[in-house]
Amino acid sequence: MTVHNIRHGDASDGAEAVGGRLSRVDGPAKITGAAKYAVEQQLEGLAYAVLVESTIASGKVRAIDTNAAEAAPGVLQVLTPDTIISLRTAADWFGTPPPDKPYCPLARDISFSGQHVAAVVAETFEQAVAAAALVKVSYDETPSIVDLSDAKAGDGIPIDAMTKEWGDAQGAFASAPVRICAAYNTPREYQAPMEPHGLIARWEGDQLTVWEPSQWLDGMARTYAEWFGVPFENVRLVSPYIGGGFGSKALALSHGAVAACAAKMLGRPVRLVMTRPQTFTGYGGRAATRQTVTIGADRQGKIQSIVHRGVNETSMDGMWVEPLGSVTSIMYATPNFSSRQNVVRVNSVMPGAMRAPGENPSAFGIESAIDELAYEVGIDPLEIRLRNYAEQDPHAKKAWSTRQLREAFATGAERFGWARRTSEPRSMRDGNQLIGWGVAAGTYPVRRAYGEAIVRILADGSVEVESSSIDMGQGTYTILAQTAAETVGVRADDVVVKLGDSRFPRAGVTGGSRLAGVMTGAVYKAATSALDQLVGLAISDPRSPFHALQANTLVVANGRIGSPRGDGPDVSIAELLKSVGRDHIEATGDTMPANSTPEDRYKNYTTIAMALPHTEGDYSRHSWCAHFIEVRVDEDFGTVRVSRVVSALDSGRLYNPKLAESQWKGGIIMGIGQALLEEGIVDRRHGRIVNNNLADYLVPTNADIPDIEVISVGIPDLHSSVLGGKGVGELAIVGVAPAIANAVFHATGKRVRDLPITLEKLI
Ligand code: MCN
Ligand code: MOS
Repeated sequence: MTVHNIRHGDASDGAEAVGGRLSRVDGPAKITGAAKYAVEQQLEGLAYAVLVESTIASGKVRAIDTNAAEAAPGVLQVLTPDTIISLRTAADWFGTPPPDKPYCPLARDISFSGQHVAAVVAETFEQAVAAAALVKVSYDETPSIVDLSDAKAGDGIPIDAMTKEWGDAQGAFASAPVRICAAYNTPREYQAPMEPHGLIARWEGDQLTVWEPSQWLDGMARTYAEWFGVPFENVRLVSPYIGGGFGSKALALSHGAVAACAAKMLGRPVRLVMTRPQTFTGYGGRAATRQTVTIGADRQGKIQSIVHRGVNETSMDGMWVEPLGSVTSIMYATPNFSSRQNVVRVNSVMPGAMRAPGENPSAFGIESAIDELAYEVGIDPLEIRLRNYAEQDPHAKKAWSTRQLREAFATGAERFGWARRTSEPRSMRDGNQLIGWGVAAGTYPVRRAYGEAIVRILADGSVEVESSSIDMGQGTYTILAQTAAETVGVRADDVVVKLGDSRFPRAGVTGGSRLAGVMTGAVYKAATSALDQLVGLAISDPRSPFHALQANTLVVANGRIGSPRGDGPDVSIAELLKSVGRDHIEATGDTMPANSTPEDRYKNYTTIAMALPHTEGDYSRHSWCAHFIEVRVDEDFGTVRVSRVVSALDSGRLYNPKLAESQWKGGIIMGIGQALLEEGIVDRRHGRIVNNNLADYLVPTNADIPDIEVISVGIPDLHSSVLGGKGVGELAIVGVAPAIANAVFHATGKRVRDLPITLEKLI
């Protein structure tokens, strides 16, 4: 395996400690091409697999004719439901014991267009592509439900666990002097990471190695192990570099099973890479949603009741619930509240996690509706948010751990110049450009879990950190180097962080913006115990230059060790280790409760069942933000451009402000895409995703993005994590789309409640 010897080049003073603006230590490798991605491994005897996908959305495979494909040059095998080896069903991500039945990653019963039905494996990629085109599949097609708007879709299944109610929401709404009621829709959206899904699988006896981009090595290793009925320890996942995931790379998926089956059957390593179109059906994007938000208020804009009803789509055989009441239930103080949710089955791949699942569409509903209320009662949209400010969690009825949202509103408004806004729609313009200013808030819960890490102090005085957690661009390598450097007392330059190998100490899923808090905590613990060992040796070993000093503590800084008073010896860590005859010091640290059993650990790292609720104990823990956005709408053409963004955000203490700002900007950019561009379009005859490529599924480019100013207003929150940080990765996308929709209303007088805001909705 390659050693991920990651060092940075531009540490300037102060950047090295936690809280410093150290540049991404993995940046140069990614930018120069030195970083090797999963499917770039050069392995002896590599064979290439290509998938054949269903062209109908509902029905049965009648027959698969593989004769021509089998006879094509270079073909090694053609896999169909009849020829592929049988697997066992694996547990879901909660670890629920699976039914004792076989699992086949190639389908006979079709429930969505793009489902894998066959695969061709050949000596070269080109031969596999050519032969895959020769596989003839015939079907018995049955009518399908293409999306939520299909008349056959119905009202769906009520998800009682999503119900949140207090007071008498319907009664209070009926008697409220001011009433708002509107429906808000978001379409199917896709993660579209730069690096498509794909893997290389290799068997050596009953040992499986999988090189695959992964947001969760230990969870995916468990799934592969269960599919193939081998011990968990027999599966190794390797994923040192990942070209983005945005939620789509946390689970082992059926294409992975196909590749691992092919490798086992063939006795050769097999590489399978999805085409860009296949990534649109290989993993579900964000579910399409429909919400109705009704608000009852008094004439001063004080909310008396919120009634919220939501629906999201899921697949025919899987259950994805996109929690649509998550922001609705906590953003504003209301004495009466009701939120309920249904899920509707459609013929699609199961939707899944995409940056802030739940909170993102939820905020589009409530943050648009509160703007509508502001206009109804004639109160400034910022002022109405402050009048309804929730001083505690209105649902959990607990104190916020920290909530710097008032500070976010104040700081953002000041920097944006909100006071200069004239409230009347169409009242601000620049030539034939209508100018609109919109505001919206966002939030994301602090998800907490346990993690572990090894910290080694090596003979040369450098420090090594190992963890099976990952970096898909967020900055994990960098912040863990900073944490170890600060805790041990060396320069960040002298820390090597190794991630992305399931042989390393375990980590749970990188999802829900939890990894930074989890892993800085674990590395802090491991590094503290390594430092204790180092200082202990220095004091107690008779060969140590400090032995005669009779000090009970020593100071380690900049890789040197000395007495706190500055008198006596001062030696480098390397010299000390040499004098006491040690070639390294090693410490494992974890944040698991002290009495945890090995089973607890396995469950914690390979399922999501043990995550700590964000409302555990006395506090409700969330990150918060306020977005102030300017749009310019061409009066003749209806084109919308975002011309200015100022966002103030509370993610608690920042481990690295440079990286947090970059994360926030990335989230805001994704939010701009969601507001104006992104929409999966389904063909109504066969339920196919029509725009399944990056030319037709539009994501923002540089030309779409103005200067974005992000301001941190957070304060350390020790209820949320060991070092005081809250989540960063998903927060900033939440609230961007409603801020833009609200700005478009201010510019044009048109309220668009249906994303994306495309020009035909404005003219
Ligand atoms: N950070 C910080 N201070 C904090 C918290 C975080 O400086 N208090 C910075 C660190 O650089 C850290 C990063 O923000 O590495 C993200 O930390 P965190 O919020 O804990 O999120 P995770 O590390 O768990 O990352 C996952 C999160 C999710 S769930 C999605 S989806 C997402 C996201 O991060 N996908 C991304 N950001 C992404 N960024 C990139 N480039 N690519 C993706 O696919
Ligand atoms: Mo993020 S959608 O929780 O991986």
